[in-house]
Amino acid sequence: MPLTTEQARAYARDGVVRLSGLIPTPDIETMRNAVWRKLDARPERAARPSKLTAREGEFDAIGSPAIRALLDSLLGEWDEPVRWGLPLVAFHTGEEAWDVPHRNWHVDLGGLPGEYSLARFFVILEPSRPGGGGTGYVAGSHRLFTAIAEREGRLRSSAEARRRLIAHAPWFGELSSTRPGEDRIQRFMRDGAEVGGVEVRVCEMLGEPGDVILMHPLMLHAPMPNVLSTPRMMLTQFVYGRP
Ligand SMILES: O=C(O)CCC(=O)C(=O)O
Repeated sequence: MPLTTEQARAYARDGVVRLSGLIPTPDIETMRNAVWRKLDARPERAARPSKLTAREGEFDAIGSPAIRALLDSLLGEWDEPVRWGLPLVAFHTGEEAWDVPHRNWHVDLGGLPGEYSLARFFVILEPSRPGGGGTGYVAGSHRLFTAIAEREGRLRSSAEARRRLIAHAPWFGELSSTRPGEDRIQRFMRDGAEVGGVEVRVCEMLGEPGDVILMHPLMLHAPMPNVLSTPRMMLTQFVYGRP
């Protein structure tokens, strides 16, 4: 299933696009139950439980025909993941009020776009609502990273990529630091900024169970607080294209 023209345009502009209802509801229910079984088997409940990796193909259903067709259209030939689906879960993370975090903004990979091809997507298992811990991202940031990488050569690490971005656009340094009394939601989510003709803005990954969110590999992103009583529950997947 290739992206529609409108989806392809949104992906190119923002670096993130939501594809509604791509995974069938019965598969979502089975996978959600599998995550809950893993959580319930633990003696304690962490706000952000880790290492919930599939052991027995519990999340193979995300490698659905629709996803395979999407990957074919994005990557051409690609390597079958060893395991499908890494759960990302966040219960209430303890903050009194939700705010745009200043910590943990990163890109996952250094390297020039074009040295490898990669697709990354998230599958929503529980409704993802504002303030509910859906992964945060800076819409448009992939275009800035791509331009920096093309201009300056290989970006060796997330830290180096961020340093170069901040040197180019102080707004990103301010996103990664705090000033007393600043309304970060207004500044970083509502106002955003324009950097070299690219509009950038912090967004949360929101959607319904069964939705798939495709995220550009050079996207600046971060874990977000969850101040709701409902858990954030998604699966994420990297898929590498064959050179
Ligand atoms: O838990 C999250 O939403 C953050 C995910 C993330 O930063 C990552 O997987 O690279």
